[in-house]
Amino acid sequence: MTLTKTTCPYCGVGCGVLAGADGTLKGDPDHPANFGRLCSKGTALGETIDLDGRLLHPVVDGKRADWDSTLSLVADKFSAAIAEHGPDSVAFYVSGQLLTEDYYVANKLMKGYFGSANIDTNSRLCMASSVVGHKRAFGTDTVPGTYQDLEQADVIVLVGSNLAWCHPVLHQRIAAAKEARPDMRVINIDPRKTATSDLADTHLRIAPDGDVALFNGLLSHIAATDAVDQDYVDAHVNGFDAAIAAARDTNVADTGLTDIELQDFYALWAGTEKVMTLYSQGVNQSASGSDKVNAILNCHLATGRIGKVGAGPFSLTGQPNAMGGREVGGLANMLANHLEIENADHRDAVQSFWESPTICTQAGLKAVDLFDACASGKIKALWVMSTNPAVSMPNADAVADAIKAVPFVVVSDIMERTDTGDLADVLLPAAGWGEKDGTVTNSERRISRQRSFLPMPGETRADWKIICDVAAKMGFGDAFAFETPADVFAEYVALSADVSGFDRDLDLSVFADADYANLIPTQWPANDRRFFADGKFYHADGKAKMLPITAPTLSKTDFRLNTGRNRDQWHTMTRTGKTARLGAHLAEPYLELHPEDANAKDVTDGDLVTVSNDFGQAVLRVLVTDRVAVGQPFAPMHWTKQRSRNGTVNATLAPVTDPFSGQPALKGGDVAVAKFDAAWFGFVACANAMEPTADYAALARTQTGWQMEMAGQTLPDDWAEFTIMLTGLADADVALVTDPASGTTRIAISQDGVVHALGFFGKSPIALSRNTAINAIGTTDAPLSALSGRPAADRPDPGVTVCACLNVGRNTLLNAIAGGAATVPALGDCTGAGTNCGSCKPELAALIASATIPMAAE
Ligand SMILES: Nc1nc2c(c(=O)[nH]1)N[C@H]1C(S)=C(S)[C@@H](COP(=O)(O)OP(=O)(O)OC[C@H]3O[C@@H](n4cnc5c(=O)[nH]c(N)nc54)[C@H](O)[C@@H]3O)O[C@H]1N2
Ligand SMILES: Nc1nc2c(c(=O)[nH]1)N[C@H]1C(S)=C(S)[C@@H](COP(=O)(O)OP(=O)(O)OC[C@H]3O[C@@H](n4cnc5c(=O)[nH]c(N)nc54)[C@H](O)[C@@H]3O)O[C@H]1N2
Ligand code: SF4
Ligand SMILES: [Mo]
Repeated sequence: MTLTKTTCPYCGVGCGVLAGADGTLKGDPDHPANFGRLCSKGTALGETIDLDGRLLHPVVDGKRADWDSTLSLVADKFSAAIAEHGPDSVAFYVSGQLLTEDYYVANKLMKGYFGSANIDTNSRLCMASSVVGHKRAFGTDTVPGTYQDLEQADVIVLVGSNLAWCHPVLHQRIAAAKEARPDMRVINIDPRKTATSDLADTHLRIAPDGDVALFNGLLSHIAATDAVDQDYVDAHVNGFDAAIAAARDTNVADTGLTDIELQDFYALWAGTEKVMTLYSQGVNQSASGSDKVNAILNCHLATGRIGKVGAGPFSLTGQPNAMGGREVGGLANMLANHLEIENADHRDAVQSFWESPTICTQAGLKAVDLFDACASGKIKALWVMSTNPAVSMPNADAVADAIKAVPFVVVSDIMERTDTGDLADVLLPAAGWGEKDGTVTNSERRISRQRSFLPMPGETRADWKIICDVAAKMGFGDAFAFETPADVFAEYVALSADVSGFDRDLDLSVFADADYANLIPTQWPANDRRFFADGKFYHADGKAKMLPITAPTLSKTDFRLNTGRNRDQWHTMTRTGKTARLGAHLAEPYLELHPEDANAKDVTDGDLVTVSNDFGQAVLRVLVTDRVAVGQPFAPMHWTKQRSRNGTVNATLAPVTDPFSGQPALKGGDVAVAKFDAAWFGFVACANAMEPTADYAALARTQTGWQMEMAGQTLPDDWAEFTIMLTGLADADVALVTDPASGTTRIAISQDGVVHALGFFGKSPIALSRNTAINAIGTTDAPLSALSGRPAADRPDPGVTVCACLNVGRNTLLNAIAGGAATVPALGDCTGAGTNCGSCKPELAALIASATIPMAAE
């Protein structure tokens, strides 16, 4: 089997993958991002490339349609809206998961041919505050360092980053470097204790949004000690005095940290030349996100610790092509190639290179404003590509209503059903990862190829091709006559050369004669090149700027809802949700709640709570844990209406944004938490999928089909009928056992002696070995013994999955720990856990330490 060299479609680490059409998948040992490593999501990619649930042909008004008439319809609707209401009456909402070639043509069509800048992207929810921070400090949007710096640093500070779960291969690289150089220090700054905190030497439980105060305090400490690099500052930095004055005005008590914690951290940071500050969504997704970024950059500029080996700030990008999207100008306030919409010379240069009829003259609508404009009727035609805003935007229910309010909505996706696709007039079938070709740029400015190793299924087309086909129907065929993604890439590189007269960082000349087919992963402007150590910046006078930053006034709320990610799921789960292995890690939408809060709300593990406010509500399973602080519950962002009735937490997040970047404050919802009084709880394992219709319902894949956790406020009349309706299995044999004393009912549905579904219902959360029920599906076990829900003596229950790669469950691990496996390597030796991708190592360590880890239903 020949394996194709390609790049993982998930996070911004951008790992190289060797993939085969039969689902073979391994890390590419030659790729400089991962040198052969993969995380649990990357390892399971082979299980997500089946055609289950794929959108394989165009759909118009819910009915299958042909490409030609669908493209004409889309072109006519966009042309008519522009003709009648002007170019700003249409919008594209795109994604950091598009490839650079897709992004380039979408941007060219909107900005150069429609003449509007109403193209914004989910990167607005992700990287916009970092972009503002970089531009304000450096005059350009550049990540100065490289991944190697992480291995060469003496101190790594992770701010608002759960690296162990979200950029696992970088986490593994740091862990390996730390093992080789035990003096290396890792500090994690997060209001919540995470798997990343478990690896760190120090976890600083900062108050939510206390980051500006923390880094202003650090700057003030730097100024008070001899850590300032005065020569560097004098020669290359403006704004030093004002920034220091503002920093001195800051009340560091706002950090919520003790004096000792602060002084230790400040002394370590200021006293270490090779210090890297890595940051992610705990920084960006905040009403003070841009200021947090500049407060961090100020410290690096004041000490001249930037762009040097092992020293510098490092913005971790989330999506595989978040960086590429920024380079091609995918945000509403940028032009291609790091050029500025507001700069007339830049606009003229791009327009003349494109030979386009027009060019946008002002910034377009940013994501939150864009959906507001949809709601208010200003947007007449909307095209959403490769993102699921009905789930991932703040105020998600209102965003869904806004999409419904647009007269004509097109969604390009790989899946037939998504919460956003369900609102569209037209669905366009996109080719997915493994089927399409193009390039992505990772967090360290490295451009790698995604290569196809599978045929495009059904009538799917690559996103860049779909956009070009629509452009052609609108009469712009000549400008979009690309035949391959290589043609698009070549034009993008040529544009970079054409505008090289402007003083910019982005320089793609290393790709000028690139052999696209055989392109090896390469950084711009050149491999291993760092920025800014030489003091060359991109403000008009060539200097950097330190900004005077004022810490925000922190609002007090009873419950500040923190949100983020799980180790084994990717965003709205359209791909990672396909594999049982990944679904088994945390199978339900949950709320981590501090024990004191749980007490106050009279709830315990396994109960359900409603999280609500004026914007909306979500019903979530409670996990009581002191890993979160009092009043700061945490919920994952992943659950959708496809998978859960009421699990979308973004329904409760206010559309509050950072004033400079427009990035929503997705880490801080003001919510009420109340016990959800369920009349019944249930668990069903079934060979086929079910509709998540109960008041609380969470659907997940299992190795034998599907499972659903459920609860409701009204009791069904008849459990047998309810289960038959749910599982769609009429004409089957039904066995039923009730236990009036405990009020539980157990139901088995079988056909020809084969167990198809097992249902367990009761008045309290169902205590049952899920694995045993799941493993009975498809067997000829006697229904009544399957119904016991207890593991047979010869088939012990492995428990909830901890190691997704080797399918090792919690019970197996606890047995091994009881048997004497007292270290992570020892657990690996006895059970295999943690020996493949290593993403679960922090959880193994936590399990050893406490013999308990928070888990959903067990
Ligand atoms: N498994 C997995 N990995 C992913 C993704 C995924 O969906 N699943 N998505 C990718 C994408 S697009 C992105 S953007 C990245 C995100 O990667 P991360 O930013 O690392 O992940 P998050 O879980 O969103 O948030 C990080 C942490 O910010 C903390 N936080 C909340 N408020 C504050 C605060 O005020 N200050 C500080 N200092 N911290 C705070 C949260 O407690 C959380 O632990 O992950 C990428 N990788
Ligand atoms: N509460 C809360 N909300 C958040 C965040 C948070 O931390 N907390 N994080 C925010 C961040 S950082 C991000 S990046 C967003 C992510 O949120 P989204 O971008 O909305 O989430 P995804 O599930 O990644 O959506 C990608 C969609 O593209 C489809 N797709 C996959 N491949 C292709 C392809 O090749 N072509 C096309 N056309 N479609 C494809 C998938 O099926 C899926 O429907 O969520 C944001 N929302
Ligand atoms: S760390 Fe994991 S998700 Fe991120 S690119 Fe690498 S394999 Fe993919
Ligand atoms: Mo993101």
